[in-house]
Amino acid sequence: MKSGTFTSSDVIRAAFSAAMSSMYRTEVPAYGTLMALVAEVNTKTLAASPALRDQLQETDTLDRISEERHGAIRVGTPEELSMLRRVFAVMGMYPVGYYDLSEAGVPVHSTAFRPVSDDALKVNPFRVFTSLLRLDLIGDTTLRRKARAVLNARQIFTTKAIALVEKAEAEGGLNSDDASTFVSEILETFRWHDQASVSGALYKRLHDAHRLIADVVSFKGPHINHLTPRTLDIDAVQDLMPEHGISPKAVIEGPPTRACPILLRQTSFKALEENVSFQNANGEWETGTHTARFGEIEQRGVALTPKGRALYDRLLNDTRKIIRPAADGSNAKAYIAALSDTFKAFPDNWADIRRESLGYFRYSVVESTGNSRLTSRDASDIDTLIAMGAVRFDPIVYEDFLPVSAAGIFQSNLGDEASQKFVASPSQREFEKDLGTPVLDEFAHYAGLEQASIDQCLQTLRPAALAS
Ligand code: OOG
Ligand code: NI
Repeated sequence: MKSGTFTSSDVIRAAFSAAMSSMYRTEVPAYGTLMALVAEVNTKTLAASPALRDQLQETDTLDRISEERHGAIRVGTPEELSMLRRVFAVMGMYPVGYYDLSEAGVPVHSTAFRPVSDDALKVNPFRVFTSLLRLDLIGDTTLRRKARAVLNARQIFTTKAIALVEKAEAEGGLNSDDASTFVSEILETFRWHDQASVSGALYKRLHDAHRLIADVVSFKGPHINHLTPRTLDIDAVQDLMPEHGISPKAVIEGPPTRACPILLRQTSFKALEENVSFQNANGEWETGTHTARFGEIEQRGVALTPKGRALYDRLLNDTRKIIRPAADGSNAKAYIAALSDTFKAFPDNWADIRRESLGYFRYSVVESTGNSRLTSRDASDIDTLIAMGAVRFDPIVYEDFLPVSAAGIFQSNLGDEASQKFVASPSQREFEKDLGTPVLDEFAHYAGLEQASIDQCLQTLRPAALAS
């Protein structure tokens, strides 16, 4: 069969993720320090908890536990976004979810390109949070026009990269030579450029409108702005960062520390001020600075149902009504205390989270039970099967993002002064039109995984019951 000669999209994604990691470590040395710290904490955490080690052994590749889970980029035009969709498809990454960041004062809307099936996630889970700048939210029409012209004039993909995407689409895949060329060509799109493509004066105007607008418009391409490894103990890494000469953001985003982790917790080190240069009208280069790139870590928990998510959102809002974390960290302790207190209303054991339909679970048959005891009536009801010990359930890990956390990460890199207000205007339809396809609904996806695991259990146990 012809497809036998193609390199699997999962393998291409793994190579891409490794190439991005090594490029970013070279470009941002503090990120290499963070990676080393994460690996150290993960090793310690695993040594201290054999139960965790066993559980991860089942579902993850332990030797790659500290590798990157995601990165993020910001693009400027619908054409760039839709070409990225085609690029990511070659690597088995598809758009999941819609995130409106305008709500939080950031003029972008976003999706995450990620592997979707369990098998693909297991080979390599790398995903890219991808934002599209919303020039329509810039009030100054002259500036908007200028920004659009700059963006329309750039080409963020190499000629070879485009040709290989077309080839993969036409033939259904890439052979191994093409796959490695593809990875190195695509890397070019995400590389840092220290020479801006706008003048210092225009940069300043863009920057005054919003720092993020300057970041997207002023450079030749959508440099990767952070990479994020997975930590098994985010509180420990947060505490250890200063000792390693890295300055973390004030508080960890997302839910508080819990026995049963939910959704996603994230923290980052602040973006670095880096030297860049701008060409003036005489063609001379002038030095300046730009702040965009940072490092982040994440810890993931169970995916929540719409009901669980509504409870999470309400509790987070309630906390923020009492206290908002200040960027300088001055009220961090009080914020963490308020957060933990408010979240007491969210059940913190798996049985209750399941019973109250707050989270999604994967069900599986317990091999050792004497399934012959089952009657066909028992075998048609999952709750009975669980009560009898014939079926077990494990949390399905949340593989997506959180708009409030994302906004917190954006904000910590923009500084307090930049929390400019934009009118919240979610525009999923517009985004999907620009993307060229609808995004996958994350809730429907998790619900489908859960249901499939239930069906599988019932199917396996029914013959046992009928035979009795
Ligand atoms: C993306 C921020 C969102 C996350 O982990 O929530 C994100 C950005 O700063 O471009 O990566
Ligand atoms: Ni991130």
